[in-house]
Order: sequence, then structure tokens, then C-alpha cells
Amino acid sequence: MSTKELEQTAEAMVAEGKGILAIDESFPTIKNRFDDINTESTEASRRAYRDLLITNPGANEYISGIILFDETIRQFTADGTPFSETLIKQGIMPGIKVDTGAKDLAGHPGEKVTEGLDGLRDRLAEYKQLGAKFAKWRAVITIGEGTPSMGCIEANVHALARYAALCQEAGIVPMVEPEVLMDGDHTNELCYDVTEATLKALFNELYKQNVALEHTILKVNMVVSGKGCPTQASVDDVAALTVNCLLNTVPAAIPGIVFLSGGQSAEMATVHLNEMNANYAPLPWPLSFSYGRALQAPCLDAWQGKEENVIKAQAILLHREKCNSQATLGKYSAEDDAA
Ligand code: 5MM
Repeated sequence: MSTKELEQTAEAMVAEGKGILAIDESFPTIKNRFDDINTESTEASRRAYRDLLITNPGANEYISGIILFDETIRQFTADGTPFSETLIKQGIMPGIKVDTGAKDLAGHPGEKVTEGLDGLRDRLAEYKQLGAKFAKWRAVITIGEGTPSMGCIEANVHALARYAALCQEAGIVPMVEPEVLMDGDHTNELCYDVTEATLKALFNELYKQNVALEHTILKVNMVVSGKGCPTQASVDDVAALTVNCLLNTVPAAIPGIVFLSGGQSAEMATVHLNEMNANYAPLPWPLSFSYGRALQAPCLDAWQGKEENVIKAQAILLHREKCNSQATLGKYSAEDDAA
């Protein structure tokens, strides 16, 4: 892929009114999701579920790309077409999660570092052959007693920058995802400070590793209160602090920023995104979505692991995709959503 193609891919990922669906759950995570609907996680059940997500008619109006897991990019639709080919035919770009998960960071109790750099050059070359246009790597930053440490932030952003450079070398657009977790009872002011420190460190490291910002998408958390915080920030505060934090840390050269939902309800993730786009445009970058749970949860609940529920589950997913598309334009209506 040429530089021009990297640029086009990055821009297409955040095209007007479009966002990204994250379905790259690892084996333990998809098992947890399936446990909630009393469905066994097997190769066949995962394929069936990803099939309904990938073949949803009409999704290409709202979705620019779908992030796949290693197993998924090698699977096929019921009629035998590779999932990646099915997506490309719909005008949806296949993406791939390339990290191998967050592991305990030695010397830093309670903190994680994301692994996956070993052999990544070869894996990226294979994913490119399999149709991947972009890749994702998620680092997790935990707010707790004395955490995060600078050691944890630096280890994670260094890995993110090394991954991003390898992606661009392979002609794949990197989506860099530092996620400050919602777990804990911290305030959203503390979330702001930690997100700001993480993003400043990240862009410093991307610079040191010669990563082209023009060909990089940022996926990040919103500035929200910890799940256990007795006072939850208002929608206005989440939008104001998130936009302020991004303006203070993210260079204008970045083609787009997409948010993760991080444990917010499906509706709140949409409301927050809409609030930012309705009240703070124009910004230096488009603000869009790359939700996993906030797009999938209502759909998964409707599916319940049963073939007879596929059509209903797809309609519910499409509705959430449409709502979030409207939120990227600042045109979402909670009343219409509920109707
Ligand atoms: C879909 O979940 C992704 C994979 O998670 P694991 O590696 O833990 O299995 C996850 O990275 C996801 O893309 C992001 O966390 C955003 O998803 P949410 O649900 O927070 O919007």
C-alpha cells in the first residue's frame, strides 16, 4: 500500500457519518459475553455470531470498518465466502486486532502491559494478504491506589508506537488505543489527568518512533467518572472535559479520533458522542466511534445464540449503528432512539 493509500484508508475510516464496529473479542472475552446469554463459546457459535454481525444488510451506510479477531479473519460466511471478502464487497474495511493481550507488568503490581510485538512484522504481512486494511492494539491503564505509574504508561506507549511503525511499514493503518479504564471510584477530573498524561506520552513516543500521524487513527476513552464514583459526571461535563483533554494533547495531523465505549451503556455512549459533535464542532479532527459493547450488547441480548433470532438481532444492531452515525453528526435524538 502506498502512502496515498494509507491516507485514503485512514480518511475512509472516519468518513462523514461513519464509525467502526469492534468485534475483536479474544477467546476469554467472547466466552464471558456468551456466558451472559447461556451460549457455549465454540468455533461454530463464534462463527455464527460474527456472521450475523458481518453480513448485516445496510450496515455500510453507517460503518466504515469492522475490527476482527485472528480466528474471525480466517472464517467464512455460511455460503463459504471469507469474512474479509464479504466485508470488502459491502464497502466495509476489514481491520484486525494484532496485540496478544494485556499481561501483568513486572515490578508494577496491579498494572498491565500489552504484548504482541514478537513476530509482528510477519503477522502483519499475513493479515495484509488476508485483506486487513487497518489494525488495532489496545493498552490498558488502570487508575487505583498509586497507579498508574509512569513506568506503566511509558511501557505501554512504547509498545503502541513500535506496533504503529510496523503497521505503516506493512501498509496497514494503525489504530492506537490507550484505554484508561472506568474501573474504580475515581472522579472524572482524575480520569482527565490520567488520560492527558497518557496521550502526551503516547504522541511523544509516536514522534520518537517516526510514526506518520497522518496515517494513524486514535482510539481512546472518554473522560468519565469511575464506575464506583459516588458522583457521576454529567453529560455536559463528560463532553467538555473530553474535548478539552483531546485539544490539549492530540495533534491536528491525526485524521480522526474514535471512542471506545469502555463499559458505558449503549445509550450513554451515543449521547456523549452526540454532545461533543453537537456543541464543539468544528474540531481539528472528526470524532467518531469504535464501540464493541455499546454496539453489540443489545444485539447479543436479542440473539441469545439462536438462529431464529438472527434477523431481529441484526435489526437491533443496525439501529445502534444508525444512532451512533447520527451522533457523529451531532444529530442524534434520544426520543427517536427510544421510539
Ligand atoms: C471488542 O472488544 C475488544 C477486544 O477485547 P479483549 O482483547 O479484551 O478481548 C476491545 O479491545 C474493544 O475493541 C475495546 O475495548 C472497545 O470496546 P468497548 O466495548 O469498550 O467499546
